[in-house]
Amino acid sequence: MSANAPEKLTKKQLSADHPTWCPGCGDFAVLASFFKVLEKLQYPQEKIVTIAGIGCSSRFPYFVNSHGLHFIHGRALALATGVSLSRPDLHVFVFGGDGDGFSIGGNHLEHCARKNINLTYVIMDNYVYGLTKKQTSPTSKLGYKSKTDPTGAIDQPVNPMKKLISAGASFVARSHASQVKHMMAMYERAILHPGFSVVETLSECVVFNGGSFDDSNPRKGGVFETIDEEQHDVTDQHAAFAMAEDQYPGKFGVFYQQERPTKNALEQKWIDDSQARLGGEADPKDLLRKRFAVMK
Ligand SMILES: Cc1ncc(C[n+]2csc(CCOP(=O)(O)OP(=O)(O)O)c2C)c(N)n1
Ligand code: SF4
Ligand SMILES: [Mg+2]
Repeated sequence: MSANAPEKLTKKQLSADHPTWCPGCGDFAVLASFFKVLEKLQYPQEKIVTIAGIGCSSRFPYFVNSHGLHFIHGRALALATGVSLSRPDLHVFVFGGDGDGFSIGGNHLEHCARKNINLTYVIMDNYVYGLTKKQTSPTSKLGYKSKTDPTGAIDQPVNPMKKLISAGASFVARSHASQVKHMMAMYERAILHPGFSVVETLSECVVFNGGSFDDSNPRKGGVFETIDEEQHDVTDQHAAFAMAEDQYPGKFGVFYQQERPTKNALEQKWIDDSQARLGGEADPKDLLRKRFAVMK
């Protein structure tokens, strides 16, 4: 190796603060899998950005030695949209919980998905609000007893796969924090997908929802059933939707993948076309700035 060859990116370099999650929390394995995928992909460290809202899972950026942003509860995707559109050279990753993504951030999720913003979103789904110590979340099962539902949850939970597919996410997958190899494969495919890619990852909150994913964890006597892509055409939206109807715990793997232009590419084309129309002299962004100044 020459003296000037770039140093290999390792887990050691990528690790920042020691994670402060409770011992046994599923989120540790998500972080470890993310590090392993980044070690494989070898993106330049200064091109990596992790963004999160609020929650135990949303502490993620503190633990990654990259650009990082910890933002308002439920607004991580809105901020990440701006980062992705304005800095196409960066690899944008969003991490957060089921509450952050499907509850307070649900509206941003819808629009980020339909616009096909180029970023990767990992939803660390523990079926509970962990940070605030056990409230019912949008994915809590019916009957789940929490501080907000002491006699058991009565609201129909969100079906994450159906929600993401119908919102327009162009890569939708499901994984489990007890299955490191599977998580790594899903994260790598999501990262390499051009557009809005989401991996819902079942990640047990051992303190407030212990044992919740045992039925899909072979080490706890459950069944981890993966999607056979010889049988399932990932480009078939109806088939993906039907698979999302499977009774809990359902299947794990890529449900749906669609190639379609990202907003990043469409917006860049608009900028390039506008510039060409203006003879290449004016920067369309300057024109926009002037226009905004008039509107003030
Ligand atoms: C605007 C706003 N509303 C409510 C809260 C309180 N709050 C913080 S985290 C959280 C839910 C966290 O649950 P989830 O996103 O599932 O993450 P987890 O802690 O389970 O990983 C709530 C309600 C907040 N910080 N800001
Ligand atoms: S409260 Fe639950 S989700 Fe939060 S760190 Fe502890 S085990 Fe993990
Ligand atoms: Mg949660």
